Amino acid sequence: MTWISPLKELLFGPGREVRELIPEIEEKLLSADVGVATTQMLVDALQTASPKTGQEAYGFLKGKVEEILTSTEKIPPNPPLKKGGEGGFPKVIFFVGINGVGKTTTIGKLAHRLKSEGKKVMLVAADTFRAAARDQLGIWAERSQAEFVGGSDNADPASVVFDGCSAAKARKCDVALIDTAGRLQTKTHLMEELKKMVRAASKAAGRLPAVGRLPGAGRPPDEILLILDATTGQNGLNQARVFLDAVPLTGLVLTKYDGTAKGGILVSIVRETGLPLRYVGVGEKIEDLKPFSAHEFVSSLFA
Ligand SMILES: Nc1nc2c(ncn2[C@@H]2O[C@H](COP(=O)(O)OP(=O)(O)O)[C@@H](O)[C@H]2O)c(=O)[nH]1
Ligand SMILES: [Mg+2]
Repeated sequence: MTWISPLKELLFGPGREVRELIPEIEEKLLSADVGVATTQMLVDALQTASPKTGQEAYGFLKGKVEEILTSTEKIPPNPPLKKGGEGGFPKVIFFVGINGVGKTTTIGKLAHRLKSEGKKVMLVAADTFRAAARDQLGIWAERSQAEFVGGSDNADPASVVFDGCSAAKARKCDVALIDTAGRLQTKTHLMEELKKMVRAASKAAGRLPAVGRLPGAGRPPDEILLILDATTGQNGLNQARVFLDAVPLTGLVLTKYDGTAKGGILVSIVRETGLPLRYVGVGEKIEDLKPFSAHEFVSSLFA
């Protein structure tokens, strides 16, 4: 069951005035985790538009949700410096987020996807906090036939990033995916550790550090993707705020979308962070990662 179906049932149900349905529409949106602010905005807009029938109201909401999701989609991913395979420096993508949201799994799935597009991929285990984390990424590297660099236990994550990016450059990889530790830290610590890692990637590339420039300004080749677990609902929004405050995120990945009837969180996260949603995780298997397209998504959601 998708999060939108209770709304569909309500609006396509036996003829009641849309006006009378407003409190129930609001309730359905909130229980799907669309969030208070975004629900309020949708309901206000709906009341202003005052559609005559439930079908019209449904169509209106579909349009609004698509508008929100496409608003950030236009932001293109940062380009690689030069194609890695041609002797340039690989594009570097950092994966950040709290423990258990699915960073390592997402990297494994993305490596598989990029490999199938003919890209040469390097996986870097900069989560040196737990040895198991490195081994887990190593297994994904084998599965997806990607290159792999992992540091020793408790190694400095930035030095692992440096080694991994240097190896990615030497082996002419197109892209390096960097797994980071998900332990909760103070904002300053998180910022400093990540900054150090991004500087290490720049140093390995022999170019100016990307940190300090905001996304879009100067367009550094690095991407910093925040991974959020859809099943944590509104809590995901709080995590996004903390990370956004600390590091220059360039995009989002929403995982475990398969395991929730509360997928409305996707709408409020995109609206409230202003970040593009790049991928959605829909299961634990290697092929369970979908590039996000707002139009396709809304068409199938509001089918
Ligand atoms: N159902 C489902 N499970 C997922 C998805 N992504 C990750 N997981 C599971 O979430 C758990 C934590 O994932 P992991 O990658 O280790 O999280 P990390 O701590 O952020 O690296 C694992 O059991 C994964 O299999 C997804 O899209 N759907
Ligand atoms: Mg992990």
